[in-house]
Amino acid sequence: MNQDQPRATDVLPAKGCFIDNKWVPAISGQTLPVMAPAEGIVFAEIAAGGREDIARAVAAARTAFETGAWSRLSATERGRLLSRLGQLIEAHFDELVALEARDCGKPLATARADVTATARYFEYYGGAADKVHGEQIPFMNGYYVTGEREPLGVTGHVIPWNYPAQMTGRTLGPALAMGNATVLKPAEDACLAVLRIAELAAEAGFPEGAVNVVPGLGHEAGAALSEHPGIDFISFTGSPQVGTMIQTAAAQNHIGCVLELGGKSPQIVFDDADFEKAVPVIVAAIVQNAGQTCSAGARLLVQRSAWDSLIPMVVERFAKLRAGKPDDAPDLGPIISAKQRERVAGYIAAAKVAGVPVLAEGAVQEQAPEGGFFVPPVLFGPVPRDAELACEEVFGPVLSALIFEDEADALALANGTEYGLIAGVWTNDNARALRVARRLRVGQVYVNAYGAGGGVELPFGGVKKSGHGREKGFEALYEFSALKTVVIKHD
Ligand code: TAP
Repeated sequence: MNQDQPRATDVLPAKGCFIDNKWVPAISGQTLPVMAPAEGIVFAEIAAGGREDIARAVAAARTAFETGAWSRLSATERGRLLSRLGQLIEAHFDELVALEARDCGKPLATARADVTATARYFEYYGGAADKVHGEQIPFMNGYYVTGEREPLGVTGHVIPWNYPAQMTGRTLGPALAMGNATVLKPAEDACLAVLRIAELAAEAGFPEGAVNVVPGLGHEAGAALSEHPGIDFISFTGSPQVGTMIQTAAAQNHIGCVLELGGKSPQIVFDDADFEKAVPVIVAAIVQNAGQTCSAGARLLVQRSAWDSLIPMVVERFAKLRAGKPDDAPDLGPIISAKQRERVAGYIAAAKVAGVPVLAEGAVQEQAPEGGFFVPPVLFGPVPRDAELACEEVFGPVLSALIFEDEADALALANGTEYGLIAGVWTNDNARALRVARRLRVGQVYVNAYGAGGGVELPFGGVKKSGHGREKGFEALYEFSALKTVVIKHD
């Protein structure tokens, strides 16, 4: 550990890895410091899980799946356990909100919404567990054929630091509902709520080995999980670079994967849109979680004929935005780490040097701690189409406004990046809304609305560099299960 990092007086001690419903220290005995990004101080430690800890967790999950109490539970009983976990999350709401807010630096209001959504994921998949019916397939006379959905086995889950609690519900909920035994590697930068949820799963009654969590570094614990020959599927959310490594490891082991790798999502505003309604949503879509959201509305595509009326409204709102610490009701919190702040600040500085016009800049609240990793939000525009800011994911509070001419141009611009996660279309012309929605190469489209965040029920995922596979909704239940065809000959 870097002993020079400033530390809180009461640093939360590392609990360990959660394996077989017990806390066990990392086999190496090592721990990692956890920073509070709004304060810039170490406030907790976590176990530095590694290859051997992952092996132990995979073995525990395998036992639960093959022989243990988990594989014998009916779908209804699995659903009840998931629902009970959702209730326990609600019962520990304030505790989880406080953990998530300090760990990620996010405003309390955002942390509350996140913990609410986390409980909702377990509640939703609790209700869904015994509603996956399979099918009966018409075949030749004398045969009875069924298609049955069965679990994949042991599923691996690697999640990022931006929505640790929600991502846990999003990825473990459907995997457990289908009867898989799970091993999750959360991000080292923010995982305290995840570890607490694992403990609550044991309290809810999940049998040993069904839910295992191994914190640790990505290139150690994360790589070990994705490469482990004992897993049957892997779910990953994070950067395209690591997504490539995960998919390569999955290919080596001949297993499937679902990848959610971020985006550069467009919000397309036509000149007939209701600007009063659109502007608050447009701004919230980039400021939410300080822009550290895979589905952030990072590109504002504005019809030339709307530019002079819409942009001043966005500028006015943007200039009032304030970053601060969770309990000061800021519009946004800090960036997760010093490293990520440097990355975001680098994009902003490079755009300014390149002469991209700054339309508006927010500020940091006066009372915000000096050591916090804050970045004031910036609105750039008009951003040239080939600029970095028009194409690359910044993962910070930076909105790039671009001009388009007509519907065809809007589509070319919207589809013109390597990403394809979500999109927003603002227009009062329903026929145009439908036309554009159908031609956008993304996984979700919002018309006169934006924001996938709370949509537990809505299938979510990308195309192109944004990844593949679908999470959320019923689709995730199909991702985390396999269809088996059973052919019975009868007379
Ligand atoms: P990643 O490195 O992709 O981290 C995501 C998860 O993968 C973390 O749990 C990480 O662990 C783990 N990981 C890292 N290297 C790994 C490896 N070799 N094998 C297996 N797992 C590994 O993302 P980041 O560095 O935190 O952020 C970089 C950029 O990625 C961001 O600026 C943003 O553009 C993008 N990003 C996207 C998303 C979403 S929601 N799509 C989320 C986060 C970041 P550790 O963090 O513990 O090392």
